[in-house]
Amino acid sequence: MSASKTYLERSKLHANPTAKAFLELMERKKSNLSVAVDVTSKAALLDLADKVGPYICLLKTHIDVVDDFDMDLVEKLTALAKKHDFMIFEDRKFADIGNTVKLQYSSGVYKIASWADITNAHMVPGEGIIQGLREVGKPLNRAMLLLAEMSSAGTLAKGDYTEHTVEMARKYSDFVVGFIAMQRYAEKEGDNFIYMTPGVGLDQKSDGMGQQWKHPREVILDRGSDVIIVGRGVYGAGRDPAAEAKRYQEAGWDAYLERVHQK
Ligand code: S5P
Repeated sequence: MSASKTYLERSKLHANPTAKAFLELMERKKSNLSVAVDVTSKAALLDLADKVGPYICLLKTHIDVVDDFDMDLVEKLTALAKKHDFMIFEDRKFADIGNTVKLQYSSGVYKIASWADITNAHMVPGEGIIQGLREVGKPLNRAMLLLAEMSSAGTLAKGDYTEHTVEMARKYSDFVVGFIAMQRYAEKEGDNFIYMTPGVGLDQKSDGMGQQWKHPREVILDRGSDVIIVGRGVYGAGRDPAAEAKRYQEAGWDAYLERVHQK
């Protein structure tokens, strides 16, 4: 089962170049922490990315919430990704028909495919959404995650919906490299999916708006996920983002070491 394999062992088995490089990066940097930088100014985003950069494997953006977005922001973010050795995941959550998502991914103000190593999509529209995004992303060696489950209370992504999502990921596994999920699923031969779990916090359980936070150890060790996604736990009011990122990096990595040594 791939949960007991190291990230490095799994990187060697991966055909998608971004997933391969990402798994190698995690091992090299000893980090399975992705920080969700949900801030609304370019300066705040760059400042946060620079502070948490040394501790993360992946910077997760919602680029459309930045008031003063421009392509200079993208250039500076990609420079920080090089400086600190992390990848960029634009959490766009595409959810339209294939032809529309193709345009949303490649064009418009953000031109996401030109800079985001990883993006993600909901399976609500059916298989065409993957086909559309893959047409744009595959030639650029990008990778995608499908939202198989969500962290929020009352989510409709469960049961048959989740199972169908996993089947679709298998069908397009050259581009769909993993899931946003709350746990690792039963694996079939050849599966090598990367599981990323948001809704992670060391100090609080919920935000009063449906978000539900779990401990990194529960996520990585008990639920078998690969990457913890942490937002406000790192940069929330009164927190020191670098110190918190280090704390989450250690918690996530310790849980991973415990998992792979449990064989
Ligand atoms: O199910 C989900 C999927 C995602 S990608 N639940 C989530 O919370 N997210 C994202 O993870 C969400 O959009 C936000 O950027 C981040 C969680 O942030 P936090 O501040 O609650 O840790």
